[in-house]
Amino acid sequence: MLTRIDLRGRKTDPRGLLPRAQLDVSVAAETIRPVIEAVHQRGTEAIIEATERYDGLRPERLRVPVASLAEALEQLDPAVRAALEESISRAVKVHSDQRRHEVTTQVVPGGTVTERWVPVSRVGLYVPGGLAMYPSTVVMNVVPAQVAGVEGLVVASPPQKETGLPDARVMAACALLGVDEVYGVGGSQAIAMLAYGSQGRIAAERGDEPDDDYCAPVDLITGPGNVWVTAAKRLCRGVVGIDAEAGPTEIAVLADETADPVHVAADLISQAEHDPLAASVLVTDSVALADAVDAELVRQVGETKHTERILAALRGPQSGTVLVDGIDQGLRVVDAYAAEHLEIQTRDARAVADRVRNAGAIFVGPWAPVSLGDYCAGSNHVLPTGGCARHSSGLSVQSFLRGIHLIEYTQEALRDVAHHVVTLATVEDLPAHGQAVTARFSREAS
Ligand code: HSO
Ligand code: ZN
Repeated sequence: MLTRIDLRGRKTDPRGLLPRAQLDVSVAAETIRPVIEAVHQRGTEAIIEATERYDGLRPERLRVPVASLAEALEQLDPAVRAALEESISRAVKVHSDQRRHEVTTQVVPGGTVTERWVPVSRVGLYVPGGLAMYPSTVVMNVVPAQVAGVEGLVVASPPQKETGLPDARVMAACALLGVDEVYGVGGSQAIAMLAYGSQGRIAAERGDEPDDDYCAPVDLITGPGNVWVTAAKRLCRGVVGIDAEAGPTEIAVLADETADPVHVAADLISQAEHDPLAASVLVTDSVALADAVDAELVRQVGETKHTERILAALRGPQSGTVLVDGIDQGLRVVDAYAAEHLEIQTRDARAVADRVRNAGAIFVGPWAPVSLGDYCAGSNHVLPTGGCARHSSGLSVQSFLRGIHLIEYTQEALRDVAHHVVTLATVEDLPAHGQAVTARFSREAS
């Protein structure tokens, strides 16, 4: 089922030899550039036009009435509500431990630097529609933002054809978390609305009062999306902060002969279920396990619901089995791949996991499947994809905070270090920098 890549006996850097999809965000960016520009200029009018064109409906208003959110929560299946509540309370536990505290460092007597952590004021969370509905993604974005202390939280999610509103379960999750500013807007027009606001530059320059359906611009946009959403985030970056450019889901499993092929196959399938472009990669030193997983994949794919999508993902060039000589080479391979999700299904799984350098999240041993992390582990499921785990982390409380340094020096402490400042300013040919210090003491000298 999975393409095999045999790296046994190879000593070279495995990076270029591993399966990975190429997502061309720049081509998509050129296609949607006019939409972003139109929303920037004309606001709501352009958002409605884009919604008509891409979602096939003409919304009467963009903002979801608060009563519709409450109604969605009332009508939510009690079992789904209980599961979401469990997911929220576990996420709150983990994310509460991520809070940052103000730290003051005494650099010298009379000279201190304090690092203060300040939440971003207004955050826009994008919740995708498309192939699946993700109330769990509402939880994974909103919980860290709320723990960080973000006051203005806005959700945008595509409107459904039948109702003109976002998916009912997404609305219910918003209501459960106390988020009441929700817009039924999706795709690149949603990102542009969050970045520039919905009033439009033309009306703002005319001095028009915004209407009550108005979305004010946010400071930071988080959340996953398809290639159009990602392209829009790329174009709006700078005007607004963005968390990451999320690509299709990935799972890598590092396994030896002790792994259970039933578990490994089930986990590879679970992430393939997201998207025909999703990546499922098995890294193993056991040909017997690779064969058993292949057989299991065939059996389990036949029994699951989204067979076509899963087969497309498993057979795509982004998925495969990588054969290695042993766990040491396996670790080099998974580090080079830098998976969004990495499972360690080996002997002494924790010891192996401790040696991993690059992964969005590591799922250790037989009882921590990725789908536990997707919903109810307490960890966050918004994680770096496409190899970005080499330099980035998943969403956390930190994503919503800014560290601000407060610098406090007494006159004596400044005097003591003045000559070093002058020397460095002189070497950089910036004498006015030095003078900004010496001017404070020149009257003393005369
Ligand atoms: N595995 C996805 C998250 C998700 N799974 C949401 C189910 N719902 C990306 O980490
Ligand atoms: Zn998932």
